[in-house]
Amino acid sequence: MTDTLTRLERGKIPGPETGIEIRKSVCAICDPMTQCGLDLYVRDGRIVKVEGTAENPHNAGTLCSKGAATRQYVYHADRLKTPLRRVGPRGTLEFEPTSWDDALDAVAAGLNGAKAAAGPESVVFYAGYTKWMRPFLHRLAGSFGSPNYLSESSTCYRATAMAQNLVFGVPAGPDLAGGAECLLVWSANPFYTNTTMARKLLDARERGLTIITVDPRLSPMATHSDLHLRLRPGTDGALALAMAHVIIEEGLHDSAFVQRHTVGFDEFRAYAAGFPPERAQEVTGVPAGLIREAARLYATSKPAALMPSASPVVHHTNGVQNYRAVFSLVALTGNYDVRGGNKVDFPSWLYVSAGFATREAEFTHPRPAADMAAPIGQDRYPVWGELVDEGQAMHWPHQVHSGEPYPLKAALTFGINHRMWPDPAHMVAALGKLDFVANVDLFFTDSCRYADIVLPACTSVERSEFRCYPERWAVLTDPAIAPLYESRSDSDIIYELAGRLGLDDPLLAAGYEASLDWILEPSGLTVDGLRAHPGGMPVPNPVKAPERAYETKGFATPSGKLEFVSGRLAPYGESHGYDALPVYQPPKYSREATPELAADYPLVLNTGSRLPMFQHSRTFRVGWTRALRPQPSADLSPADAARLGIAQDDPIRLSTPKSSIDVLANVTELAQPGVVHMYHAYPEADVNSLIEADYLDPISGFPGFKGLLCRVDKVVS
Ligand SMILES: Nc1nc2c(c(=O)[nH]1)N[C@H]1C(S)=C(S)[C@@H](COP(=O)(O)OP(=O)(O)OC[C@H]3O[C@@H](n4cnc5c(=O)[nH]c(N)nc54)[C@H](O)[C@@H]3O)O[C@H]1N2
Ligand SMILES: Nc1nc2c(c(=O)[nH]1)N[C@H]1C(S)=C(S)[C@@H](COP(=O)(O)OP(=O)(O)OC[C@H]3O[C@@H](n4cnc5c(=O)[nH]c(N)nc54)[C@H](O)[C@@H]3O)O[C@H]1N2
Ligand SMILES: [Mo]
Repeated sequence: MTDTLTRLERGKIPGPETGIEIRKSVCAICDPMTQCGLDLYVRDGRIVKVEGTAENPHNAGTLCSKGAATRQYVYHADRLKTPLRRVGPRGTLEFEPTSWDDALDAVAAGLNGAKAAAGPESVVFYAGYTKWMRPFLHRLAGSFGSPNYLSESSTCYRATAMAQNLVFGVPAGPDLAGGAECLLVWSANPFYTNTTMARKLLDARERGLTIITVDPRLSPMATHSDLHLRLRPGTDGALALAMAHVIIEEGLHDSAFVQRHTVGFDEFRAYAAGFPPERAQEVTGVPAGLIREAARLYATSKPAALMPSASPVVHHTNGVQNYRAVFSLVALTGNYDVRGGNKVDFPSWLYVSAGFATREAEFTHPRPAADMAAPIGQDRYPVWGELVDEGQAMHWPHQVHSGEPYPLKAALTFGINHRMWPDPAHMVAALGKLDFVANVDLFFTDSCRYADIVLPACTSVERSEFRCYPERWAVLTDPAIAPLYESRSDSDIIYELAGRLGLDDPLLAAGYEASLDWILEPSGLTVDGLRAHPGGMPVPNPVKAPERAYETKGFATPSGKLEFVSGRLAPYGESHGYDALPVYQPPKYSREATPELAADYPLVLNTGSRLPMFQHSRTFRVGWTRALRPQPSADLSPADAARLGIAQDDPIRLSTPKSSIDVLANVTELAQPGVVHMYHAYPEADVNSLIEADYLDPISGFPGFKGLLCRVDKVVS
């Protein structure tokens, strides 16, 4: 008997004998495209084991290294335990615990004080990478009267969407399930960044899908592809224009579609004619023969889908224009809004399309934009202002420093990480100029040091939240364990604050669950109905977006057609220097644009390509994940390492004209010769400190994180 019990306990087998119960939850260490279902084995209110939820069709029982480390993440010693009040200068560790009541009153006083002194627009409401609380925070900002709801999306996805908006009107994702014959992966590496997708790609490939990958590195995605176009970072536009040139010259485009549904084709053709593959080879490093082969394969496969990424292509000073050239290939081949091509789908909740409609957009806009001031960055990035319903956060520090067009005084931030910005010291200086800052986080991060009030949030396993999945699956979790210490759920904090700020907002007054029911009303899903299915449930009567909706509705562009020449960019030619054609310009700092700089800084610096075990700054502190890459290290190709006399794990100095950091060398075939790849957000070796605060794409305001010049020197001690 005792033996059996010991075996059951050692095996952590759930049941009355062991007192272990399985509770359903979701992982939110990364977000929002994976967010795997979690089975948490809980005993006496404590998680003793973690597995993936088998019945969740998205992760089907699997977990990645980060999710597997959930216990270390949740029970980490750096968790914030109580609300804190700053008692010393900004930037120091001088904080003392305070009560929730006093802390929330202080936040309400700080935000309302700024509103009284300088107007509601002087207060910023910001969300870092975490997405789940965003609709509620967005509404709080609107109810407060501030247009300045900002988020990390100012460096992520939005510029990819903008490029699609400019060409298509409405973005359209790759429709793998719809029977794509060929998939053109333009820079994503789901094997590290979206493991659930990687599994689907392998299955599709076994069924005969041909994959072309465009990536400077020999990424796992590239190794699972039929063709790999290994271009130099930031030369995507030139490569796409050369592919367009081949397609048009060889008559492989869909001319009936182009004639009927596009504008600007003749100008585009004339411009692309300047990019024969031999010239593109010079610029991109991709052999001309391979460019021709890829162009033919993509254009002659029917249907063919294009998979873009949220970030690498648009992490360049020429990012939006480069992606416009890429998306023009979809227009050329008539693969827009067709099954197996790039299909329009409507978002259900938090960027995910799951076959149901919600009132998310209505919920997040309690007040018309016209009743508020212009959001941050509108004057500098007018097309962003037209297409994106949030301020441009990269411009936030610039506006704090300039005070133009209006002063910024206070901020309520959820998971702000100043190391996300280029030149984090510039961002920190901006935070230092504000009269009041409150930050809500799980951990006492370095950014917390610049806040006046710090509030402890709980993790996804300690809260209730609604999620949906592209497999037409929805889940409303219940807390699997009670919030640790004094932590609270972000939504509780937002709803509490709405009351204390004295906002006249019936939905925020009604509470989180009432708001959720209101938002979900068109979907047929309800809080009570969802609660009956702890691991999630299929979406009832999922709706399929029709194919080729443009036949009746046209395209949501200024011309009503797909645009090779952009009617939205054209008016800003003189004022902002925007080209209406997807013109290729080399990255602002590059061998082509700044040869004198390249003489001293001969290598390309490409930052932030994802590592499988890290999620930005979040999992550095977690033992299991950190052990997989213990030291900050930069990836160098064997050829560059040999030339510089550098061996594996040698200390090296990475320098740009702005600054330098010391890291270790990781010599790997993944790295492209001539390019140094360095992950971002390490506190002890912050690569963003090498980047200037205004190294930004003039159309999107996105930073040129992936196209700089640097040098590498061996550190001799
Ligand atoms: N494990 C893990 N997963 C993550 C994240 C994480 O931090 N860790 N972050 C999440 C977030 S916020 C994002 S935005 C996504 C990003 O998701 P992905 O885009 O899939 O990932 P990345 O590694 O950033 O970039 C993919 C590839 O783009 C290549 N690349 C770099 N520069 C260029 C370029 O100039 N042109 C082209 N064509 N390719 C280029 C890189 O070599 C890399 O292999 O990942 C998400 N998933
Ligand atoms: N050089 C370089 N810089 C980059 C990139 C790059 O590729 N290169 N990528 C950019 C991109 S694409 C992105 S998306 C950004 C990501 O940028 P960040 O927003 O900086 O991402 P994180 O480091 O994950 O920081 C989020 C913070 O949220 C906290 N947090 C986590 N969960 C919760 C929660 O449930 N509630 C609350 N309140 N807080 C929580 C975390 O502890 C962390 O402190 O970085 C950008 N910066
Ligand atoms: Mo991102």
